[in-house]
Amino acid sequence: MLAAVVALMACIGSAQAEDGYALWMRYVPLDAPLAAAYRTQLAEVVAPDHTPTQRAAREELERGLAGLLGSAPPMRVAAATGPAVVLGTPQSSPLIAPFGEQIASLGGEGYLLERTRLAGHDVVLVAARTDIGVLYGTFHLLRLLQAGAALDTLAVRESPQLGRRVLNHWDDLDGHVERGYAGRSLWEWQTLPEWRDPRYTDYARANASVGINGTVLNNVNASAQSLAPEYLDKAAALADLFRPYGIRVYLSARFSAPIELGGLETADPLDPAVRRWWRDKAAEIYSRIPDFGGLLVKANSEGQPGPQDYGRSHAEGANLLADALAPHGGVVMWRAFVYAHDVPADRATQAYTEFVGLDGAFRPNVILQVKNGPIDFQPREPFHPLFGAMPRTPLMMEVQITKEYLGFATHLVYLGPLYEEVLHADAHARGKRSTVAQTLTGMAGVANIGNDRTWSGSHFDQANWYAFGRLAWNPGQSAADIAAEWAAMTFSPDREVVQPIVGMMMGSREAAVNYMTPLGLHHLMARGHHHGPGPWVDGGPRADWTSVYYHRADRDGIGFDRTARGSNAVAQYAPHVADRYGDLQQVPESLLLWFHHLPWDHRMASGQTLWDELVRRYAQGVRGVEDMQSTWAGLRGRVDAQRYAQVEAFLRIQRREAQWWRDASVAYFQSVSGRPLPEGEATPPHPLAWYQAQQSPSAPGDGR
Ligand code: BDP
Repeated sequence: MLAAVVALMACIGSAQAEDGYALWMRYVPLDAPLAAAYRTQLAEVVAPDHTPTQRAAREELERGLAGLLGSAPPMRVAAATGPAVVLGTPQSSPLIAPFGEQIASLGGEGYLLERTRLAGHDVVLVAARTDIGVLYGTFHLLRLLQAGAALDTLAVRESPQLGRRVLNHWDDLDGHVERGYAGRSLWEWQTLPEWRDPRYTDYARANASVGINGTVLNNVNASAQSLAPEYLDKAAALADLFRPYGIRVYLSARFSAPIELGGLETADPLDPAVRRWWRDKAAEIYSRIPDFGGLLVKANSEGQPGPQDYGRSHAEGANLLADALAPHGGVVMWRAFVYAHDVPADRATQAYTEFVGLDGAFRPNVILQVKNGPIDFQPREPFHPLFGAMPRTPLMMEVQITKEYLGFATHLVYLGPLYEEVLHADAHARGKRSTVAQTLTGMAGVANIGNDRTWSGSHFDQANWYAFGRLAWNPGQSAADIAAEWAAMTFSPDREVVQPIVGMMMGSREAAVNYMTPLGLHHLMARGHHHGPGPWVDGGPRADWTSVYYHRADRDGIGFDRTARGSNAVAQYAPHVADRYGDLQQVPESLLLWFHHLPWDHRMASGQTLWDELVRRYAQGVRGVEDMQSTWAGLRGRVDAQRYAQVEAFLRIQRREAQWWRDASVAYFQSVSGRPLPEGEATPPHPLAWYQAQQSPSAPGDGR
């Protein structure tokens, strides 16, 4: 009887169906005693409401407090009559004016949260130099309240470490999202600019809540059309909606747009007519979007047009656009993801070779956008050797939030640890310890957002959007802390919910590495769409789109020799780093086969041979997923039924696909090595040919 009552109460506690739309801004009622305490401390809100950003902050706080506390406190504009939250800048609020000095060094986006006394009342201050700082501070306060933090000793000073924190949408104008696993594009180009879907504002709220301050609306494989006047009007409508939330709109530009849109015969960056065309285009953009952020360009990469089509360098190409944008304050984000099929050099070396000599040749408003690793968003890569190697060029690090190579939206893989690993890596720039983060001026994240009700294709993929924003704001944060705050807001602040979820999240990336590409292996996914295993992929248009190019396994051994005996990619790193990666004694096992080709009998730290260890790692990856399944099962009844069920089902998909990865990979590598499986490791249930015959012709998100 008692058990039944307890079970019933648990059900009621989590009965409300949740579809994930509210993201980490659910603002569900807090426990009664906590809500009561907050109601006393935050008896009213005093906040200006003259500008759109001021209203955004005010409304967010009102919405948040109404949800968390059961009802919103009185909202005032000028004076506090009791314990209050007081929002503002020295200009917008006379109450904040006395704190001018304290906030002087916070910069344009920073804020101060402080518990203090004002006109005889205890207040919580959210003070900043700008309205947008206040909005960021408001979201911070709401984070604390959602987690049930004590306010008595509140004293927070925050400013972003990186200036540009930008999402890259790989969205096509027809609604398809390249490498998108969360439905179709959020942008309804067809109905813009007239119809301003309220979802656009929720998108802006979510981004502002984690400090993202820019968004590139369209695919880097860009259609010139996105710069045509009618599309600029549509982009301008989005910019209007995003502006109050501190988000600037950027666009991807097709380098040959002067030909396709302008009817010119060339897109040569040194041609006067081309230069004029871009100048006019920039003026046209800024007449519609006065705070337009700038252009993102993928040039001379994977078939995209670029300056090299005219014998010009990447710097000449980037500077052409930079000169057009400079009078308006815009930037060019020029991508370093460049490699050529007719260059036989190790693909991992090509971007560095192409760009390092151009350091100092770019205009000041060019930012080089470099992927986190030298290949392509693999489950694990070493950091890109360009970080730290171009001291005179501002660099942005580009990461994928969408999980093209990490099981799409159905695999639970928290990317916080991946981002953290790269950001905290020692690039050893200028001969001394310095993290990759210290070499950056911004971060770009390839968005995992679509029109799926969950936004990101799954509940846990929301955490990757969240973690991207939080780490771009402050790369020094720990992925585990970020997971904990996300889990508290997304599921429940209850420790017994947060802790197991954080455990799942923190182990998830390593599990995926193990069941897909352990020990530094990379790029072994099926061809094209990258869904599922394809370690046997060979032939086709270019060697560096095959798996055999990367793993180089044969009867004797496996791995890509990138030491001086091989491609010598290792020499692109600072000597201190190169020594470490190039030396078998020092290289971390997690990157072993990235840098070294080794015999199957090579002894690993565990004492096992490389072959045995490899096979065991695959099984370990599958076990990691099983562990997540049992942790999640333990949360039944503590998480609302709707989200519980979807996560549970997705974990089953992940479990099945992890096993598929393990079996297919073991079958394949065994066919190459000819070795017996270590004791206790099951023979794959099908012959290799069966795995090779599996096809996923309709896998989502394919490029085209
Ligand atoms: C790869 C994707 C491809 C992108 C390319 C890029 O497979 O769809 O166009 O990166 O970043 O990861 O340009």
